[in-house]
Amino acid sequence: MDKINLKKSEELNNQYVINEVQKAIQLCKPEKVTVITDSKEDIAYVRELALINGEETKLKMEGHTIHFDGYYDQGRDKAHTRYLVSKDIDWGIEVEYTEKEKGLKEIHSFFDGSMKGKEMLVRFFSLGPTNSIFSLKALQITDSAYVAHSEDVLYRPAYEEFKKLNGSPDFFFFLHSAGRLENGVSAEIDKRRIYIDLEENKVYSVNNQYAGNSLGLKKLAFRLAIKKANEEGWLAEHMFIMGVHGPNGRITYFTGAYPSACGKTSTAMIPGQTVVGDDIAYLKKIDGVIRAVNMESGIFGIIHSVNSENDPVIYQALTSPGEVIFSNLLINNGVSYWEGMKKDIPNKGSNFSGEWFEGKKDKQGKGIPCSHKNARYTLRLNELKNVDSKANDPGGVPVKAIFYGGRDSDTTIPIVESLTWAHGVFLGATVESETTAATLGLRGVRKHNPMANLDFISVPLGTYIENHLKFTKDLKVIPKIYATNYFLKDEAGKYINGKMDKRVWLLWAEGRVYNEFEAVETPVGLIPKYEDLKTLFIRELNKDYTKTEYIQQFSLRVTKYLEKMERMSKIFENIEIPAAFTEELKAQNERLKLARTKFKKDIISPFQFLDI
Ligand code: SPV
Ligand code: MN
Repeated sequence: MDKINLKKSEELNNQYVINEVQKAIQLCKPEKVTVITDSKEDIAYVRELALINGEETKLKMEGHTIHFDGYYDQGRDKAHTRYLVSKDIDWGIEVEYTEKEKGLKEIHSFFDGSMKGKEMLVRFFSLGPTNSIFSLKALQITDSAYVAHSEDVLYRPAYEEFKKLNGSPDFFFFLHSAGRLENGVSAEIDKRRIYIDLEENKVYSVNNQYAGNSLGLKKLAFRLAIKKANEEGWLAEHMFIMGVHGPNGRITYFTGAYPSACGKTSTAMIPGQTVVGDDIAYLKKIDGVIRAVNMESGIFGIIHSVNSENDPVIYQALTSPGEVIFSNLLINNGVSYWEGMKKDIPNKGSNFSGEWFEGKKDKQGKGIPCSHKNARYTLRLNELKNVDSKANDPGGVPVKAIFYGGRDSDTTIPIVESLTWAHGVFLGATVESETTAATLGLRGVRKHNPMANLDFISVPLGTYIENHLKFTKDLKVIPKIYATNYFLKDEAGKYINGKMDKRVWLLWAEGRVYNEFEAVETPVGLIPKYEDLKTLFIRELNKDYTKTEYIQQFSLRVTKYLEKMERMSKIFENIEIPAAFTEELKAQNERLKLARTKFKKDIISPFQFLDI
């Protein structure tokens, strides 16, 4: 390290930081080390470096760049993302883990000399707004300027905040190396590893570039935060935070958890509303109220099907000057193109497979699309015109309602309000969802995905659920909880809801917070009345909502629900779970059985429940 960089690291007055940096230097053997402060010059240096070293290329539009990950590095690698544990843990869910000593030895061998001839960047960030009781600190070391640049767009720089640690080790630590590069992408994918040491709050990630694998601050810090939250009695969740704009200028804050690629960002971006965050929220109780902050300050969003109709706000940001990093889509003549953008797409260019032409096939003979299903954009929230005025408030926003949802083609109804908080926790913990391109592996496989957080839960499932159940203690206002499903299909396999229908569900739920709408009780919770939806569809979407649509969407598929309850009973009978949760499972099962006996039907029209 040269004198200037040494001085920058010493000015933090933190021996723990210096030790980590020294250890990383000894292990990775970089040619050069650069410490990045919060100064404009340092941040610009990272942005430039990503261009100089070829990890990003400038596009025609001012501020736009393109980055490509390797062909086999296009999603989160679940199989090689592992917790390092020194003692056996009964997780209750599918979790990948490795014995700590063994894992550390293996990953150290992959890091050994991994930065030879490269530049090591040392960066400091805040997870959550700076100067806030919600926030955590993160030290990131990486040899990828793309990673360091993305983190700059997505998180709040916090070199100055690190000084306030007063020498304490109270920060998360992330070491990343893209490893040996070939044509600009990680070459040794078979040695891709992401190891998470929950005991030491340290994460090691090597031989990868896809942001979900490489950026310490995103899903890796999230796993550390979930453990910390469970120990300290708060919640770290896979949730958007948004302001829902009700009548007369009223703003009601909602959070919502959805598995990756299941409508979380698009809900937060519904026109007419304001966004605080689209992926990860920290929730704490302050003076008897649940408040939430976005631990990020940008969006790493899926670009597939973003167009001026479905996602007008994002589409505008992606087609206007401003700092945007595109990844894994098609570039032709310095312009970006992607599937579902509803524009003519050129028949050649460069994409995640290298030089691309229409009809190009992969080694298995499968057609390569112009952009990957998990191709993404990275931008700052303040580039968007719908950013909420409280997005950076250190005190967070008060949460009045929580949404849970999954990708479920045949069982759960579009929206239901829970009977109680405990029933809501049950609805969240029993979300099932079909797998998507956000993770490597098979798509479309139904999986239990509690709180849309299956991939990230870092404590036993029973502990995690208990933490949710207990969370209402001492609360003055208990938020309402809703389970949603945007993905119901008819017999022909066609989605039965439009993409914008979620705007109506949101506004109905917003009105319910103030008891402005009545609801109908069913065995699975409270559902909207037809007349209210009809009014809302006209008001919000200028759409005539027919009784036939209501019946098709809100009929209770009792047999399907009972099958789901059966799957849930099997999962939960094998794990240690709070009694209150087991009660909810039993009670919902009984309510469903009773309804089937009473109505003698597999599918019960929502109108039938009105007469009870
Ligand atoms: C997700 O997959 O849930 C994302 C993107 O938000 S990633 O960074 O891959 O986690
Ligand atoms: Mn996510």
